[in-house]
Amino acid sequence: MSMNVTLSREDVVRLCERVEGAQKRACAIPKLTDEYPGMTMGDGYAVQFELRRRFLEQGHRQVGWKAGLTSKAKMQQMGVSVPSIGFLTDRMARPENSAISTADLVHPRVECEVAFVMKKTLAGPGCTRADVLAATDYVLPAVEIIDSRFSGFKFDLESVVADNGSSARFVGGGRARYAEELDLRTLGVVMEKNGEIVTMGASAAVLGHPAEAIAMLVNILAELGEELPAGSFVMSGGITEAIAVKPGDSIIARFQELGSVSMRFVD
Ligand code: 0L1
Ligand code: MG
Repeated sequence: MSMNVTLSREDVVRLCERVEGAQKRACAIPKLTDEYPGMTMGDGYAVQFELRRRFLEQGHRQVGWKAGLTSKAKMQQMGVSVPSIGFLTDRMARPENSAISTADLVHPRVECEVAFVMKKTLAGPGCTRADVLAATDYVLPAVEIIDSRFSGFKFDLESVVADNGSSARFVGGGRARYAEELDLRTLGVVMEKNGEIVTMGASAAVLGHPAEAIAMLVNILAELGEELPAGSFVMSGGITEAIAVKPGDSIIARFQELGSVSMRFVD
């Protein structure tokens, strides 16, 4: 993966303002590569890191990271072939069983993920699944509410990375468990929308093992000059494809061994 930054600082700031405006106003914009066809992954991360810098300056607190596009189902759904990462802040967290407003979102979708809470700092390159498991305090089930700011969810990886991996909200819940008590490859998950099963899968869909996605995230962070700090909350990526939600919908994600996570959507 190239982390080559080709955009000028002015262009990074311009694109960041465009993404930040779309996030705050919940309005869709065309993908950034329409105007900057030569954008690299490094440019995408430069925009994402500028967005994080601004959010932190505005008083948001970073609580962790997310790995995205880590399953074949998601890559096929979105037509991309490489995973990505994005940051998570306290403003994106929502309580379990809560009513989540869609008024401030463009076209939300939900996906079931295994989340990791780290007890040791991890640094790449060369971070492995075993390193991740040794540094994990516990795992818990989570639902990510993604919301691409690009019209019709039409984008490429560079644009998605600039848009912080489409991250919008997340809900952790269920039962926290020690990773060593579980086989994290074979956890089944079923998602119900309004009482009907809409999608299901097994955790091996995420790069063969969700801890692989965390290792990948740590190795991408290393390319960007960062570590994964102890205490981080890290989402390992959707196990199934993402399901669209609208006001009035209730979602329950039932995870084998980890309990369930519920929420409903309102105007
Ligand atoms: O969490 C993710 O898998 C990120 C997805 C980014 C692309 C999308 O908006 O579906
Ligand atoms: Mg996700």
